[in-house]
Amino acid sequence: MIIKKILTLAYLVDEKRVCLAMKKRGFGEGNWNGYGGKLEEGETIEQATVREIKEESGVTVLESSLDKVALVEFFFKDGKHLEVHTFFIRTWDGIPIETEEMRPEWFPYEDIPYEKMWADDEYWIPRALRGEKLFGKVWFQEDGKTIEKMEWSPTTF
Ligand code: 8OG
Repeated sequence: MIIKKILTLAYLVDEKRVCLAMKKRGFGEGNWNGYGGKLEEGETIEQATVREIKEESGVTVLESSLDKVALVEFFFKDGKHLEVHTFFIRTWDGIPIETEEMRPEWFPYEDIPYEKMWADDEYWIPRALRGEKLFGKVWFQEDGKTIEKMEWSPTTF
């Protein structure tokens, strides 16, 4: 059975650095990532992005500050299919705090810890940081984390 899930993903960025959060427990534990998660009933993608970043980092973001940079589809061998809507945020209110689930840290663009991130991140994050907008498809192998195949194309949002 194919189960498609819509997820949000958002990164706080400044001119030189990106804020990543270490997932302290649960799915993706031990990995650095942006903030995000699943849509709740009746929510738009933008509303969910703003809610998730508030819940996971404590910062307040307006929908008008969301800059969509990528739409990536992930295909897993067990039939799982994720559609991840990804945003950069350059204006927000507050300071990212450590929560039960996440520990934030700022990384210079050239020092992003790709070896402790999802395998696809090193292919698209540098391009997005250079200002490209991307549509991607990533197929994982049986282990659910090694890339089998990828397609990336420039897009507009
Ligand atoms: O709620 P949950 O913890 O399942 O949300 C998963 C988060 O991880 C969500 O923000 C989407 C994000 N995510 C994936 N796949 C990938 C990926 O390959 N790279 C990155 N950077 N984030 C991903 O689900």
